[in-house]
Amino acid sequence: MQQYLDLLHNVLENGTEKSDRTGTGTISSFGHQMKFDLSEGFPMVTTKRVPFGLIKSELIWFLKGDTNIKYLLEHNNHIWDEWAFKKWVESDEYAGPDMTNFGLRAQEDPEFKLLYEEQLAIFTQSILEDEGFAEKFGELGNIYGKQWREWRTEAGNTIDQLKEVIESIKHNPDSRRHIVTAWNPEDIPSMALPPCHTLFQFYVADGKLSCQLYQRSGDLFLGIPFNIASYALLTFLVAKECGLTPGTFIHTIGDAHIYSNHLEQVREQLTRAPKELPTLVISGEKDLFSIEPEDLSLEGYHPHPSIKAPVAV
Ligand code: DHF
Ligand code: TMP
Repeated sequence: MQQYLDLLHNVLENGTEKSDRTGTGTISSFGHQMKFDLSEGFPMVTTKRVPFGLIKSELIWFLKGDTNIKYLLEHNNHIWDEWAFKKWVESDEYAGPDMTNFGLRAQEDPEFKLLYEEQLAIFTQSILEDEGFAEKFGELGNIYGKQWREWRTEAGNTIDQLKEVIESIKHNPDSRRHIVTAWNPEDIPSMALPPCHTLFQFYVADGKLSCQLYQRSGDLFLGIPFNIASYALLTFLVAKECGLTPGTFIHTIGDAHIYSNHLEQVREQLTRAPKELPTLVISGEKDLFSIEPEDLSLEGYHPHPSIKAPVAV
């Protein structure tokens, strides 16, 4: 994982200060690539603890084609709460206290933070308990899962991009068209967040399956460790499904940035020495689309302690 630490260091030292949509401010640099040889172990960041449980349930949620945070909440996964909450408080039906710009305000005003956390807890509770509410306000729009499994066509049909790509890997491995895209320009306005990991391609050679991701925007401290692990996991699962050995995961990032309120956390992380990589264990013989979180585990993951940081909304 030295490559990840090198990227953090590089952007910290050579990046440009840049304002951003969330109002937080970043140090940013454009166009970077990391390559992870999956035969060397599972690429989990070890210089802080990264919660593998959340990575599993998020990826399985994508694989199911689900775009509603209800599934995540049922698996105690809160990484998408803020973006569903944002849609809720901006809707006509919301009648609680003013939550405008809640992300930044919660960081600056402890009193508001309590009020916000209370509203967020009421919101997630309603998603879990009220089916009608969940259907309406748990939805993030046509994000990853929808585009991967049910891309809508002009003729009124849908395309299961993931199933088609798996068929093409199995039957036409040398193809240069093993692509899945989440970037659907028509759907962007209705999404809670336009896809950050926008397009991926598989490649087969010498019995090995490799995957390259193009990520348009990468939060180097919070999002990127999740994204590396998530696509590595996807590559392992697709390789197993296709009877291939996992090859390389190539991570290409457009705007690679460190948020101004993550600088101390990044510097702390850079003082730590990487540890040995864990091994992924996939138990049972389920097919890719029936995998459940309990079928996946990591062996030998002994990271440094976690480092908390606020997420920019
Ligand atoms: N927005 C921003 N600004 N950065 C992101 O990384 C991001 N990621 C999204 C949606 N929007 C985003 C989806 N993925 C966390 C990690 C990934 C993620 C969202 C949030 C996160 O907060 N991770 C914490 C632990 C969270 C927990 O334990 O619940 C971490 O310390 O890694
Ligand atoms: P943006 O839409 O303005 O680029 O903001 C999205 C932010 O979320 C940006 O900091 C990148 C970050 N992000 C990741 O790094 N990985 C992810 O998987 C997701 C969904 C978001």
